Amino acid sequence: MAGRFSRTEIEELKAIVERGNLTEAAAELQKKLESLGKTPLDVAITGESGAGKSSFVNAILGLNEDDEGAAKTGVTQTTMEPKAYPHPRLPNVTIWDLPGIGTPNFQADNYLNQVKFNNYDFFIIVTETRFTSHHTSLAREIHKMGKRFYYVRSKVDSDLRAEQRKRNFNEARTLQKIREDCVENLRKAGEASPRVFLLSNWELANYDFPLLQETLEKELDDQKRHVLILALPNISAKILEKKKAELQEHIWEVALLSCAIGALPVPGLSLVCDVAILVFHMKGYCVAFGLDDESLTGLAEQVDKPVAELKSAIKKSPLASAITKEFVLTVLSRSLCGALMLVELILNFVPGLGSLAGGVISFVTTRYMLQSFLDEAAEDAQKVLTRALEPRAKESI
Ligand SMILES: Nc1nc2c(ncn2[C@@H]2O[C@H](COP(=O)(O)OP(=O)(O)O)[C@@H](O)[C@H]2O)c(=O)[nH]1
Ligand SMILES: [Mg+2]
Repeated sequence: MAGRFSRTEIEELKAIVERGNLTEAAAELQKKLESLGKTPLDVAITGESGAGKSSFVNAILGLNEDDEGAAKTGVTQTTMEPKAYPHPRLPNVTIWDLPGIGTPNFQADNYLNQVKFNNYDFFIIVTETRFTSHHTSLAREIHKMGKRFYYVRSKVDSDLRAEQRKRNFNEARTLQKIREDCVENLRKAGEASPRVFLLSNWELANYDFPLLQETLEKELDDQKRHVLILALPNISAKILEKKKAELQEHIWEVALLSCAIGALPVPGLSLVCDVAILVFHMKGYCVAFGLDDESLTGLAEQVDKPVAELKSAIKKSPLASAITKEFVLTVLSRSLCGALMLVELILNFVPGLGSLAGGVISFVTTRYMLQSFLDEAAEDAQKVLTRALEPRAKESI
């Protein structure tokens, strides 16, 4: 554990303490953390009717088609109203299912005005077959308005299935051919250097979805990036790792915040620490990793396994609903030893901190608690995913 304090972090802490303006630093941190939690992310999904827009909405939200709050698929939307699908667990994330394009007199600028293009952070333009001038004129208008868009070719699973029947079937080659066709169509429709993401709404962990996700991350600003990463469905080990890294980056700030403000004595323990901050963030970790009843039930349905089987893969962390003040206090008293070792370490590094020992203990404790909890929750989330994806035991005959 001790190694987790980087020199830079200790230097930063030292600088803040030496300047003597802990309160000021805390105010800044709190503002930053609060705005992170509240930053909205609005993603618009557009394309022709039947392209797989509504299925993409559900896939990205980790919803099954018949879940409450899921988009209806296989039906044509008849109004011009965009439909909002709030993320089931992250209130600041909304995926918008836009009305289908492609009527003969389609006009991209009218369409964008009607769907209130200004409300979205970026657009995903979906097709199940080929791209046409409808798609590219839409893209041009989006671009003109200073927004980003991405071309997505959906349903590649069914293309592959059809090709599999051929003797010389080669998955990579088939995908390459679909990609070339799409690029060619887009070029013909006036797009100079098109880039297309091939995906299946039924297998988001495969094909180009991981690449799309990485591209979005690179192209979004820090705050939106944070929101996007936490909102991703927990469908691959890579996404789980990414979430862990993202949460990890903020532990240090949360710990400093807890040290500088609201450090309360914990009854019965001789240390100070803000238990409410711990409860809030630990719950947040569970939700991000899908370690809550709702997510587990959804995942169980998706992979057609009993939810108890997935839950039995969880070895270390409790579910989100079990994280209470009492739980945190119990863990606190258990980890006291480890935390106090770190206090010594940091006091050695930063001479003259003695007078602020209360705050430092709080910093170290919060840091230690969040780090251990994050490690455990991430480990459990990986185990749940492995359990979900492993082939089902053969039923006894
Ligand atoms: N094989 C396959 N079928 C899909 C995929 N995405 C959607 N579909 C099916 O395509 C049909 C139209 O999808 P839907 O999401 O309603 O399209 P929308 O009209 O654009 O909202 C539905 O029957 C879906 O089940 C996919 O990635 N692969
Ligand atoms: Mg639809």
